[in-house]
Amino acid sequence: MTFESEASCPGCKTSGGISNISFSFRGQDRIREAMHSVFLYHAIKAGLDMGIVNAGQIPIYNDIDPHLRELCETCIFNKRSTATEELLDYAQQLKLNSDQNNDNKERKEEELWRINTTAEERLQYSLVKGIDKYIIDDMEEARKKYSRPLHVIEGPLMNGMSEVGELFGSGKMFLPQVIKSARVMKKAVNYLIPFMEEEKQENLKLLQQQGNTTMTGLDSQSTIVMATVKGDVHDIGKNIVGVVLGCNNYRVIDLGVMTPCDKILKIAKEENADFIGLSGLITPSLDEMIIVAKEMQRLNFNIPLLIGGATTSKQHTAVKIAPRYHNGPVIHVLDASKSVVVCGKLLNKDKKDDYLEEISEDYNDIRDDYYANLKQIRSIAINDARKKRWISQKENFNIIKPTFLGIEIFNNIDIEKLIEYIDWKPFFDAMQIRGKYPNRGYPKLFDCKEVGAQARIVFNDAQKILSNIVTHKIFSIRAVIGFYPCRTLGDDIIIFDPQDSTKQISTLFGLRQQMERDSNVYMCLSDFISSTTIDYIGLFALAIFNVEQEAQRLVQKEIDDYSSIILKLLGDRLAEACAEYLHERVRRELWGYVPNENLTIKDLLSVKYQGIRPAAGYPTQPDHTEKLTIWKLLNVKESIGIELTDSLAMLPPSAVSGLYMAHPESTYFAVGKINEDQ
Ligand code: B12
Repeated sequence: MTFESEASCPGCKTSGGISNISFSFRGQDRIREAMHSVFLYHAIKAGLDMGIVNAGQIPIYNDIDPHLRELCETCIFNKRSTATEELLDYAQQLKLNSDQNNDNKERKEEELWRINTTAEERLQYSLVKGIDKYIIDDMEEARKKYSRPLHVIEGPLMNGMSEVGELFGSGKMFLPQVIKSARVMKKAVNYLIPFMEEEKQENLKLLQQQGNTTMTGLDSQSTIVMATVKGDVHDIGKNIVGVVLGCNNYRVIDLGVMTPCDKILKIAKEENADFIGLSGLITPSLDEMIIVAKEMQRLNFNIPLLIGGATTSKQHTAVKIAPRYHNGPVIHVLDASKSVVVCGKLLNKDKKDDYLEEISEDYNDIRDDYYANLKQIRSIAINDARKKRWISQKENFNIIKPTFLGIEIFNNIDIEKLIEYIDWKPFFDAMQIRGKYPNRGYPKLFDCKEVGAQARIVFNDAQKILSNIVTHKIFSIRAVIGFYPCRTLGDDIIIFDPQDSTKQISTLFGLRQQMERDSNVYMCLSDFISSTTIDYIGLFALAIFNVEQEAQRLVQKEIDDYSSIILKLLGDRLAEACAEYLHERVRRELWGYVPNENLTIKDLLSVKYQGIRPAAGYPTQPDHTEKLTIWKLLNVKESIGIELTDSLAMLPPSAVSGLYMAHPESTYFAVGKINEDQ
């Protein structure tokens, strides 16, 4: 090539980037560098005037392993038809050897921290790094060294956990790492339990009582009794808080889910608790929290009441809960990391008064703003709102009849099919791993300088657990879908018998917007259903089964909070993925109103499809009692086994239910505040 151009264009010089020739060997620098050197050597001889190379990374031609050199030459000059394969084989072998070397190197590095170190130092290192591999050996060594097993907890283990607490508090450790540390701590403490039992000391009984579900620290600063309130089943957030507080040396007494008020208060008294913590996911739990606050007042409690969970807010805490309990502070705690800060301030004699004053002022302002806003918010009468209902612009919209009417049960949904429908963002949100702009969401957050590496680790751990779930069929999924003829009457949707569309069998009640709106349109879900002709509506309920049982097994038998929390988060992710997957099938085949829909998963998660899937409890239909109608019509409990609690939470917890609507203009909206006339 160089010869030819210089011969035909005298005076011309040739130059070229050399590294392009080895592009397909990216990541295998030894092969690439050998190819560059061999090519350059021959190209210069052939008249190349200037080659663009990384001069620091080019071996001398004669120093290249003769076998590799020969392979490069064979390839570059295409001497044999097998030249490419031969070089590929060589590259593969090279990679295997290098992986082995790296493994050995890592193994050596992994073990370095164990050389010339004391058992205490090793225990502390294991706790901070979340390594449980050597914990039993190191605990045994430490146990023999100390006069009482208790002193191992109070000494090296607590030192390790204090370091974890400090690192987390200062943002140098991430939540998943803290949960891993807690797992090591639990294993370490668990190892000591039999030895402590032998001692039959007063304090040791306490440890026995706490069992596996309680983080134990006998020199604990203070005790928190926490629970998910009556009627609610969600505990991931509460469990995370329990682990984080445990890591910060609190004695955590976790009463689990669906805990009645009297039990919480009884245990808090018995255990001489310093705090009570309540958690809840759905709005009915907010009322239950008010009941607990009132009871605390009535029974003369004076300890702080901490409020947390997805549905709670500072405003609700300030306006509705705090005024019911005057004897002690009521504080909304936004997330796990804040829980340590809040408890720390409440326990600190020097800071407590200032902090309580700050909270009290803050909550007073919130209450004042709330009531001032209430006066300002203008609403219209329900009859006027009904007159200004949403009216479709698509008059000739063709109503499609579903492929079947009545119920169909899905008992054999393949988990593997759901994996691609998983929205990973809420998973990272729950783990408090938030990417920074421009690497916010998944998968971009893997590139985030601050959190990318940690995101990758917890994601890989989740993948391993997910693959175990799939291989060993740990979860099962059940769903039920029903399609019905229907018609709108005012704000209600009248449901007819699938066999006889003149026979009314049920009614779904809609809530209509009433707060004054610039658009002058006041929406209700029933607006998306025809009032003049027979239309159709879908109902569904689905759940992932065996999540709780497996999580429990992990905590009790394997002392593994970390895997248990990830497992539960995966249960929730799969429930939502299943909702997405079934909804797509509904649109394309089961109802079939968009048979040719062809959207990417990203499009689905950004709700780019036709129709909506409103759920009772979401802003379009805030009324949870609508679930009772769905349960009756679909026979949910008997057909697939999902139960409703007193507060209308679904059991098992990883569950979703709702409606399907097909109207091309149907959208999600927020009902907002309504008036008594509705
Ligand atoms: C993921 C999710 C789900 C998942 C699982 C939820 C779960 N396991 O918690 C699935 C898909 C199963 C689900 C289902 C439903 N969901 Co949902 N869901 C969410 C979502 C998007 C995130 C909640 C979450 O898991 N957060 C992560 C965890 C780790 O955080 P967390 O629980 O808040 O806990 C942290 C803090 O709150 C705090 N904390 C928690 N507890 C405690 C306790 C103490 C003592 C302290 C100090 C702190 C503390 O620290 C924790 C850790 O940082 C929220 C919206 C949102 N952005 O919050 C809606 C949301 C909670 N869901 C909602 C609803 C309505 C439902 C359904 C009823 C819908 C339906 N009809 O199907 C069902 C109910 C399920 C059931 N079993 O009954 C509503 C609830 C409000 C309402 N009106 O009732 C929300 C708020 C959405 C909304 N905007 O309307 N949901």
